[in-house]
Amino acid sequence: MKYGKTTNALEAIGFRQPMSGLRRSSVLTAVLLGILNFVAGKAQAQPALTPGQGATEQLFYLVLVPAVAIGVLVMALVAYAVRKFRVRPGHTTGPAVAKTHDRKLETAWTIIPAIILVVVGVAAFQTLVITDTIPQNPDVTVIVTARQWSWSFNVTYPNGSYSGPQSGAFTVKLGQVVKLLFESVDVAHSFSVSAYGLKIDVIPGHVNQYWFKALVAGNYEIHCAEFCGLNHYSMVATLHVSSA
Ligand SMILES: [Cu+2]
Repeated sequence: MKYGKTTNALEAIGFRQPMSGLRRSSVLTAVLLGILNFVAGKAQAQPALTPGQGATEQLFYLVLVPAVAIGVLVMALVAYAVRKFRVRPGHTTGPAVAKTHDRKLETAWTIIPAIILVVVGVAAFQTLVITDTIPQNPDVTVIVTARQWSWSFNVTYPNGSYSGPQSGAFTVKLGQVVKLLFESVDVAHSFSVSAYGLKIDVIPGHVNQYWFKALVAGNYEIHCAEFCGLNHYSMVATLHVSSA
């Protein structure tokens, strides 16, 4: 084989015409963007389980899709440059006076990332307003108590009725705004409802607060997400969201 000529397996057996590096990269980019669009479409077809979960997921895809697209573009450009400017007979020296500055290019690669950061920053703060604004007048207030190794719940319902302490599970109705107050009687734990994208530290000596509004009925798993000792794995509970 002649030095400097690259051939892939498909081309070697005459399966198709050789494709240029740039063209091959563009095809790969298009395929990946197609897959990403499909995944994002699927995700958005799912109804939000809570306002916070919906907002967090929107932010996730707002960042993920352009980030992967930019990543693929950069990798494609690197692959193109590696192939086009590789050392080979007749192409072993650079230009006599190498270019070291390009004002237009430098302006572009400063301003474009700055715009991206502003867009992501504004979107992130909008998401935080939804996830971290604790409602003043919740329908239900739940005091969540963590201990090695179980959860218990003291629940105050809208009519003032009170239930607790309930171990291992609590129930709220669809559409109710639920305020959560977290306390630990021993070590650091973390209250996680992964379906809701909700995770909050439960630490001794300080009461953290959070909230959710259940938009879809069902049973949701609660886990401890902070290693808290030998039986950490068994520190599970269930949130029931009833439709009536
Ligand atoms: Cu724990």
